[in-house]
Amino acid sequence: MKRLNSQLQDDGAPMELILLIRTLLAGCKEIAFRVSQGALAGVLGSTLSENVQGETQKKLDVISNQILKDILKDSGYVKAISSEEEDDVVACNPDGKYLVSFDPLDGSSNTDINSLIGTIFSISHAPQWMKPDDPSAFLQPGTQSVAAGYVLYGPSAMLAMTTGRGTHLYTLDKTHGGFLLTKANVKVPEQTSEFAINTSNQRHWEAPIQNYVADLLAGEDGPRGKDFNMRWVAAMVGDIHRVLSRGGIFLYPFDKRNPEKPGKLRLLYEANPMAFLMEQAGGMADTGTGRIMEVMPSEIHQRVPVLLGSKQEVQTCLDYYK
Ligand code: FBP
Repeated sequence: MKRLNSQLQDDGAPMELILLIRTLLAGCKEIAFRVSQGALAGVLGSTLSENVQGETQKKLDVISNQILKDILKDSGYVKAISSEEEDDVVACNPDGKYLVSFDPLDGSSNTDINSLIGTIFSISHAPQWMKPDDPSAFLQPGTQSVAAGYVLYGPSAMLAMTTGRGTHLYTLDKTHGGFLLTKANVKVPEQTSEFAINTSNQRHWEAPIQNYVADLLAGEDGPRGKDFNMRWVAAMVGDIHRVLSRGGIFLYPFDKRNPEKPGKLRLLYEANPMAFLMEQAGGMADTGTGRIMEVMPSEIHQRVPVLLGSKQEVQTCLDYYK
């Protein structure tokens, strides 16, 4: 089976980017091992501290963040890091060519129930003019990303990866510790009968999403004329992996609870990397009012509404906004 390295080379990725990706994934392999140890290693449960998002940090959030921070800082390839678990950007090598944004452990509410969790990352060029501790360098639209991916810590550890030449899926071979290509050039079906949204937030949604979901639930008796099924992993990495694997639409839309926070999911290290993967797989990724990857970030922990997945279904959802 083809190894990650040769696929990245075939996709024309520059050697330094390949070395950075391999370094980041070495950290993910360490996280995969720590996650698999669970209660045996005492890594389950919460800490007493909160992150900048006001969320109680899980022990594995802190452990995963530290693993990635250490390995990327030591690599020499990275100028600065932005992480869900870090209030501010983390300065690394002043001569580093790249910026890395990551969610060290997505779906952390699933850690204590042995359910799907993952690491999400995106990589962009570091402007030569920036100081390593300057957050404004991260305020680049997703269209500037040079690579994005996630590692899903599930029954098998799987990687979804793009450098702008298609989205490929890899499986971690625990015998030799490498990621092997298991699905090249993923193509997300344009149509679907499967949607993912946290319906417990329904009363807070805007009218377009209220109407869109109501028509999905009306099924074949309603204007859509077919039945839809619902899934919700409560870990974006798990829901997106399902959409990449068999199609679907994933929504975490704007809700009226806190207009200051136009969504739950973070642009730099959740929405943008998933949008890049989805678009490279023939899907679509929108906020409801425009392409996610064209959003100009205003700060590193900015949140955006997220509607992404099978192209025709996302387009149908967007038609409800007209
Ligand atoms: P973190 O776990 O990294 O904070 O991510 C947020 C997240 O868990 C997403 O992975 C998931 O899609 C969503 O929140 C679940 O939200 P909810 O708790 O509303 O179901």
